Amino acid sequence: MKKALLTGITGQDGYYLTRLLIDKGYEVHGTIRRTSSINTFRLDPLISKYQPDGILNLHYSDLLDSSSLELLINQIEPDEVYNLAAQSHVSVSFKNPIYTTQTATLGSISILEAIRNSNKDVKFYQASSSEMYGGDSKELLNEQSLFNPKSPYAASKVFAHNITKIYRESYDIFSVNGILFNHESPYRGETFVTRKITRALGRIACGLQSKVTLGNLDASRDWGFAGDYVKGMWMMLNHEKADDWVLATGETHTVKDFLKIAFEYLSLNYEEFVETSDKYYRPNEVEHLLGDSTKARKQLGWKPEVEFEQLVHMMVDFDLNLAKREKLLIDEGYLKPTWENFIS
Ligand code: NDP
Ligand code: GDR
Repeated sequence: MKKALLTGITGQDGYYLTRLLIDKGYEVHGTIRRTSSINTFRLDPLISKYQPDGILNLHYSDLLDSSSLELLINQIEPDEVYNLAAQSHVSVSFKNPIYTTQTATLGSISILEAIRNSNKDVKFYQASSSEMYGGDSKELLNEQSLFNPKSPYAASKVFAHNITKIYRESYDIFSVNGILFNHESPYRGETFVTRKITRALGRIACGLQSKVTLGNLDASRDWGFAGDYVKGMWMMLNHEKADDWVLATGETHTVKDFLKIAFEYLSLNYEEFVETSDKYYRPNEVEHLLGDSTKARKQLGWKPEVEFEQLVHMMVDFDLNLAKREKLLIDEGYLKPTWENFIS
């Protein structure tokens, strides 16, 4: 039985990748942080089903605690390590630049060092990001395109990307970079723009909120479905050669496009419910991202299955149901109504 170790297992991609690896017959290990309240809500159904048999195992760790990462790699002896953990919110990285940078940089190099010093050939996946490109022009971006990071988040991801390549070339470690463009799902964190919109829309449709406040509506992103992208991560580690790979849909849409499709799906006009505030603008914005994943499509046989409109509808359906349940609990007196725009 193959073993995989995931950092960031409690996040969106951690959830989808855990499901995929369990389906493929892996024993999955994941690192969680000690938090004052439990935050394994995405994984809970998988934990109750797979933890008793040792198929899914959680371990306390933190990217800043290199000794715990080294210990886990030595104890578990995983075949594959997926480094998904990060302070992954670009806007927050301007507010917490040192923490964001420390986790991305120390995390990646600590795991690579642990792999270098271990007795086993461990394959390593680094979660690189399209944010590294900076998005100044409308060109199609691929593995050869230049990086021009615009945030502490992106700059620290460039370090992690480079060190992953350096360890591949210097020590012959099977270490790969997946340069993934934005990928979303009903399990997306609630402060990323897509989920912020669909959460608000569900609550607006149920009469729990009357508007949503956003930032730059003209930014455009190459948005795909997270479930498709984690398949690509696994394909990269199971390809014959370690390399850098772009995963993207090859389509770009503005935040306005997303709003229009989401609100029209519930027969609403987004312009009546959306306002903008400087609070959600960034000091340095990535305006436009569009990816070219030809290499992954040709060499890995990867392709995204879920179309943009399908993705938006999937997220709206999920969040409408969530809001309906919330309304029921409020109506029956079990829950107090929350203020508007409580997700920021
Ligand atoms: P999420 O924000 O949903 O999840 C991030 C994960 O990292 C969580 O499990 C979080 O734990 C964990 N984490 C944060 N800080 C630390 C730390 N100091 N030590 C250990 N764990 C930590 O991100 P996604 O799942 O969306 O993304 C996965 C990775 O892919 C990230 O590295 C992200 O930067 C990168 N990426 C994401 C893209 C996307 O569109 N989703 C695109 C390109 C790259 P906790 O739950 O405790 O907070
Ligand atoms: P991004 O995702 O920065 O691309 O990073 P996010 O959804 O936060 O922003 C996308 C675009 O929407 C604009 N925007 C807003 N964004 C947020 N969060 N909230 C708002 O209210 C709002 N209004 C407009 C932003 O300015 C931006 O242009 C995501 C993360 O998952 C990273 O970890 C990952 O590396 C990249 O995608 C690829």
